[in-house]
Amino acid sequence: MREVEPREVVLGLGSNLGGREALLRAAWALLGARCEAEDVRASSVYQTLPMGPPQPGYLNAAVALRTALPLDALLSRCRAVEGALGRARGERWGPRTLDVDVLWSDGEVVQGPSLTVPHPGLRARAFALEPLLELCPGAVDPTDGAPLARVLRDTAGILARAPWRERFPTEELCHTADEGFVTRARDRADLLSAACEALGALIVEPDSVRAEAVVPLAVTVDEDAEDDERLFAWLAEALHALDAGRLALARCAVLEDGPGAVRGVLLGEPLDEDRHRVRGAVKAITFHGLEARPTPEGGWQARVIVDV
Ligand code: A4P
Ligand code: MG
Repeated sequence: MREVEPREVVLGLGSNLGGREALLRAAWALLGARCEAEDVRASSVYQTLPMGPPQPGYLNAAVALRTALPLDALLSRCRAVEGALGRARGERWGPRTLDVDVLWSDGEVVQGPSLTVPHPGLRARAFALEPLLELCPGAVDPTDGAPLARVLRDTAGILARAPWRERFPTEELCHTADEGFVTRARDRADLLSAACEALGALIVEPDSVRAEAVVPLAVTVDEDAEDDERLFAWLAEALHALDAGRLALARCAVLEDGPGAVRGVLLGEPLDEDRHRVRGAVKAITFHGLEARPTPEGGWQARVIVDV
């Protein structure tokens, strides 16, 4: 492979299907692992109005990394990460679990048939430019030397901005008889991601696990199942996959929280008791005290008790 000097590159992430926040974090983890990158930094998470045909709202973020990969090789890795996280290519500008665009590379201009850098839409898209400038406030457009911070930006499409979180907010419950957790997320799809991550964290300390393997997980649910039954089915399947596959969990992302099924991926690596910090075994998910519901603040919350 051609060698280039390590330089800072900014990737734009967008998601408007599935558990979007978990998907952005899963993308961040996989990009860090697969792009031979150092210093992988993430921006805040921006809630944005969809550009293009009518479709669900987006979460957008940017990731800055130092890498010596040529940009065409980097684009291939980005596309592999999109694929691992359920990206199906359909209509242009259509909905997607994950979009990764190469937004900008320090001092570098590429104009090829399959790659244009800086990204042609960068200056016109606040959902790309705002997160980029948050990470690299002094970024210059290498095509004309203009500071990108001077570009006039229409930020009307940005509805809200929240800090990047390493994890969903979770409290563990460890009463004498009951072990489990309470976790919160912005919607039901991300609640399913959050609960699965909290389950995995009862078994192995997730910070000791790399996101190397991508294991698909799917479960069918009755169309009229209650939210807690859906959560139960999903977690029971996840526990089975972790056990049977001897997988240590780093992250989980739900790709589709559909009427009759939940689909997602588990990211992690084969359990290695020398390297991973094992906390304990979980025998089963229980219905005792199980809860999955919207909260008055507009998010979702789950409460799960497990058998240990
Ligand atoms: N390509 C060329 N240059 C680049 C680059 N710098 N980075 C080529 C990434 N790809 C680049 O992309 C189409 C082709 O662009 C690829 O074959 C690649 O070789 P794609 O990801 O396959 O398809 P796409 O994403 O549907 O098309 P496009 O035109 O890239 O869409 P965008 O521009 O990514 O927009 N609204 C909000 N609020 N937030 C969003 O993130 N995203 C889109 C998709 C629409 N609306 C949105 C958002
Ligand atoms: Mg794209």
